[in-house]
Amino acid sequence: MEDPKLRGHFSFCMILAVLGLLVNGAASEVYTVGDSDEWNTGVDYGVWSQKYNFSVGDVLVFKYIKSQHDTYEVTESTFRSCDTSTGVLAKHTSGDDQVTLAEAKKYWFVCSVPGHCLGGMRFGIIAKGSNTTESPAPAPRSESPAPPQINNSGAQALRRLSTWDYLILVGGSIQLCLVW
Ligand SMILES: *[C@@H]1O[C@H](CO)[C@@H](O)[C@H](O)[C@H]1NC(C)=O
Ligand SMILES: *[C@@H]1O[C@H](CO)[C@@H](O)[C@H](O)[C@H]1NC(C)=O
Ligand SMILES: *[C@@H]1O[C@H](CO)[C@@H](O)[C@H](O)[C@H]1NC(C)=O
Ligand SMILES: [Cu+2]
Repeated sequence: MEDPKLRGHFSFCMILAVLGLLVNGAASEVYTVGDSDEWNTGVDYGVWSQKYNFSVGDVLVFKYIKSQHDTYEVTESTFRSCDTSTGVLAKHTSGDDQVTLAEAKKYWFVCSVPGHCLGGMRFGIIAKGSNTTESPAPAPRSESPAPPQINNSGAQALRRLSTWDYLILVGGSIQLCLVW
């Protein structure tokens, strides 16, 4: 005969393990640029880029009709001038460009099709690292006061877990559930 109390323990334990997986999934977000508008003319990407907080490891997806647009990662001055003859860091042209924000830094994106960048197909975002103390533009060190330390140690610790660590952790807790 099964002990209902034991079954209760098991379910509770499994719920914890699954919750853990969900939280880990949330640590790396995928954002479709422009949301339902996607990557198009006639959209204010300055507004879109302020809707979210981006972190290292997040992925931007640029969706558009191939050959009508493209995605250039550029320097700040090229973002401002819209002159893509210089300052291009990466070019994406697939129509479904997945750009991982691999570094804690400011990223700048434009469409290189003539007129599109000046027309609004451009934005800059900050990918924040696990330290959460990145400033938008690195000001001269001597003049700027130290940025405020945001205490968010729980979330930081979570972000530092690699997927592999996480699998071991979840695997371990499921085993624990079975034994318990
Ligand atoms: C982004 O972060 C700021 C400061 O931590 C917070 O006030 C704001 O609500 C966040 N925005 C979103 C969309 O999470
Ligand atoms: C975070 O801070 C630690 C020490 O405070 C430093 O060694 C590390 O490079 C920083 N990481 C990032 C992404 O800034
Ligand atoms: C953040 O808070 C935790 C506990 O709340 C504390 O142990 C830790 O020292 C704090 N870190 C910083 C940088 O203030
Ligand atoms: Cu375009």
